[in-house]
Amino acid sequence: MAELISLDGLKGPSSSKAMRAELGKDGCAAGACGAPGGAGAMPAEIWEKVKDHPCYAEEAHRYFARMHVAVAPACNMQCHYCNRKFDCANESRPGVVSERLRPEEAARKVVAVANAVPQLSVLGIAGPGDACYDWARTKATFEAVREAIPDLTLCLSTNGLALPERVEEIAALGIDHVTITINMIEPEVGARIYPWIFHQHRRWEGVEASRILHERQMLGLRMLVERSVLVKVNSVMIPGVNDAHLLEVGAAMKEAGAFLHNVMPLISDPAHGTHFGLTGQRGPRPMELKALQDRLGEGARLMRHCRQCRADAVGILGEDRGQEFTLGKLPDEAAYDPAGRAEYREVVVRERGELAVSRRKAEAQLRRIEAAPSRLVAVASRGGGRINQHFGHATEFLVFEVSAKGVGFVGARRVESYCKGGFGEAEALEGAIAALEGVAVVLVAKIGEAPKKKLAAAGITASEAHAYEWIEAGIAGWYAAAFTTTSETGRSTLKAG
Ligand code: CLF
Ligand code: SF4
Repeated sequence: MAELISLDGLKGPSSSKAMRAELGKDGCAAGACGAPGGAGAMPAEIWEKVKDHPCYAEEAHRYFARMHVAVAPACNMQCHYCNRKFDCANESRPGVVSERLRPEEAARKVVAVANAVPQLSVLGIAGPGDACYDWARTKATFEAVREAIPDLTLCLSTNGLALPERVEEIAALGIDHVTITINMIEPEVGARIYPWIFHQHRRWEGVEASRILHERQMLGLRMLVERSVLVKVNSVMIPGVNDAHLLEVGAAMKEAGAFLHNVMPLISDPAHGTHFGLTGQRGPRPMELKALQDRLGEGARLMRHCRQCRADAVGILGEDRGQEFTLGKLPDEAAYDPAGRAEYREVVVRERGELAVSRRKAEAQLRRIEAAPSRLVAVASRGGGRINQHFGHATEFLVFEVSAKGVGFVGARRVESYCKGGFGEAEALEGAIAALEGVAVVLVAKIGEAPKKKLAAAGITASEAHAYEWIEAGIAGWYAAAFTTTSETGRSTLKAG
């Protein structure tokens, strides 16, 4: 467990040099991406709080990992997208169940992960029920971890119903980041999402239940903001139920002082046994989600890189190393060794400097293009902010929108990897093509001729021309080549496209 791990999650040697070298190599771990913000986009004291939090900062999730411990199984309400046999679907994918831990087991696991995964910066409790309702276990876990690893950021996710009575203790524990799942501000909309809640020792149903929930969520949100806790609001986009309404939700959250809004697609499948899954309620298509996010993003800070991770997830967002740290694999006891995490942070400071230079160059290159339509570009990346993954190994593609104004992150599109034991699987390729809806080009480290042809038939170009480049630089390079002719005068002219 003591072995250090390189920047992109691959096991590797412990020196900084070796960690940096790992950035350019290829492998099979999952990737990373970007979201809004960054130093300069917010006050320095806020940036200090979010710069290493993979969910709260634009670039932090390229470098930093979170882990969840599933210590809070009890829940005080029912959501139509949740099957209570599994974990809280407000923060994790439905249909996935995690290993439940006692607080002392959770603390032991956090120390083991911190010793083995130097990227670790955040401990989150996201269920598997509700962290505020199952408060005794949540609090005991946070206290034990705070004592063992004082500099680990503590993070909590809740449905908000029991939040107001926990706010004082949350602030006292030094929990700076709280997520509330808010899917509605109109109780009539809520009645189509929540059949019941349990509050003040009794069960409430229908519109009345959603009215209480809404009031408690807003009260908890305002109380946290008053105490300078950064609040992220998660909203599940449910087509035909709350999709249009989420514009009002977004405006209300901004007005109430939420730091970040994260709109996640409903994942609905009859096999998950949820009400929505069994009644045929569909989730949004990627371009429907993008259209809503684009409207919500006008004037608000929006998270677009959520991976709807498990309640026992470990690693960089998009990868799941939880199975390496199940209870049976943990050492009986281990002291925390801070050396690996400290050394890794020095590597990240240098990497961020190089990334900033690369971004400025990309922006300058794009500014020289006079007028061209925007394009969606997908990237296969296994982390570190580079185009460094084979098409067939990707379990997600990072989608960016590029225009002369710059490169902006759109979201991660999850896929089944195409390459299985050295062979391509036709069904997985069809799934990838569907997930790449709206995308003009996919930039990869490598791709075989057969998938390249299939993608071309679907109108998607696949290119290895920017392999191992920084993502923004590669995208800018592709866009400049696609839309401009070489300029001898310093001015670029538009190509057909
Ligand atoms: Fe975990 Fe959530 Fe904290 Fe992040 S996850 S409790 S804020 S540390 Fe992040 Fe995962 Fe999305 Fe959640 S990607 S599901 S937003
Ligand atoms: Fe399920 Fe979470 Fe909703 Fe409770 S709050 S019903 S655990 S999704």
